Amino acid sequence: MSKLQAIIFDVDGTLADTERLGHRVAFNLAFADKGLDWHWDEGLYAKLLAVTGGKERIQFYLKEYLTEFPTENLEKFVVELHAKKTEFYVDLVRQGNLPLRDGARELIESARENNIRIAIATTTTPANVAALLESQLGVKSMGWFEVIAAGDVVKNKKPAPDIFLYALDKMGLDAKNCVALEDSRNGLLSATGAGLKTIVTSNGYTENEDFKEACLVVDSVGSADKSFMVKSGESFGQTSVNLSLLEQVLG
Ligand code: XBP
Ligand code: MG
Repeated sequence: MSKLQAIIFDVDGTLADTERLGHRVAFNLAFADKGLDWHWDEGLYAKLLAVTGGKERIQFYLKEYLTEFPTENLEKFVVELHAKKTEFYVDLVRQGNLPLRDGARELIESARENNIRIAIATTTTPANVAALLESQLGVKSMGWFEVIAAGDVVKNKKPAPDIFLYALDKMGLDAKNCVALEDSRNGLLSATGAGLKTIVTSNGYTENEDFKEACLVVDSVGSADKSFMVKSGESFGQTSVNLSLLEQVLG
């Protein structure tokens, strides 16, 4: 039996490049909707991405940049503001403006054709995952993923390993039979913290982060049409993140 039994995918930055033109835009739309004069430009957002989770990111912004902001009922305020952001984000995604990254669709299809189980482990809100998968892979695609571990299903978000441990537990799998795909250092630490061999597909926001724990760092999943660019690690002569490469990663 092949060692590779499952692939666990991160979402934001991995399946699709969602942060710059998706989440960040949705946050700003929610701020305006609530009459707040806050604006997260691309540079500030790069700093705020150090914190995973939209609610946690808003709290971090207040603590670091708006220290005078009133704190009574703050938790309720943040939950409501974040819920509005999620509404805007889901609308944005369902307009089809955030395509999957190069090769993501091909790898998912190849896993399905070869009975390799697939799951998701993400910090983002479940509604956001549904919007992305259904708009990019079709209405049935949520059912392709055995587990969609997302958002507040765990208390400790990435870089804590909780979300990947949750996915492994629900699938009844050992980390040694799975590979994780991630895009950020927070995600890499979460996946490796759960004992998973991890491949990083970096992006514009994460390309300068430290990925020393990754088996392989590439600029995309790559596909038969468009080879990935290897940034570090062993690609075993492959030109895309395919099942053969994943088998070799597990050794
Ligand atoms: C990325 C995140 C999320 C998104 C925003 O998740 O950290 O918080 O930035 O989504 P991942 P929410 O890379 O693990 O997919 O506002 O719904 O948290
Ligand atoms: Mg990510």
